[in-house]
Amino acid sequence: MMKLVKITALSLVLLASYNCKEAKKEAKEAGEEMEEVMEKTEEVSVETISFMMEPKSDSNVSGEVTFTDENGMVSMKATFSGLTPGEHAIHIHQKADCSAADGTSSGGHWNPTAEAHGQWGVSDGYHRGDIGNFTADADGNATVEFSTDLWCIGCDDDTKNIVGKAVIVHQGMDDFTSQPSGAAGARVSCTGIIE
Ligand SMILES: [Cu+2]
Ligand SMILES: [Zn+2]
Repeated sequence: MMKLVKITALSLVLLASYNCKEAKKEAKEAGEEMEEVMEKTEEVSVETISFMMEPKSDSNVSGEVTFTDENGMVSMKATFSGLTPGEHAIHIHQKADCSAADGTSSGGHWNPTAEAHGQWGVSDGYHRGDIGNFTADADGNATVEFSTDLWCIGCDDDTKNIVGKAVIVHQGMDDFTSQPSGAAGARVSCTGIIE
């Protein structure tokens, strides 16, 4: 009877030390995972700026545009209302100045790399503000999404920094060939991009 008790006691000790080792191992793994997560957290930097678009050229086009810079990839999301149904151009223009009634105070297309006007991404070149066209639905509403690593929010690279520029929506569509601005017609909505 005594021997059986001893064996049971011994196996309890073994079991206990085994559990202890397992627990230590798990704790170490958890610690390593934690370090990995922390390293990733340090690398991620996210900045978001958001603006209301104001009607221009006697239009009713209002909206909101948000830019998010996440690790060097800038995504734009914009929503508009009060548009005429169909296609409209949207660009980034040179100056964060929407004071003129027709929006011309925002200057021409933002073109920090001195290329021709064109469709985004084409090999012949394009302005860094040449976002392109979008379509408004029958009610005059539209959502526009765009993202690129050729922009940044407030970095030191003047060929990428969108701060101090303007977002312009046009009454017409961009033909991607007419110089210097795609013959997109009146500027119907504007906002400055200010940090
Ligand atoms: Cu434009
Ligand atoms: Zn352009």
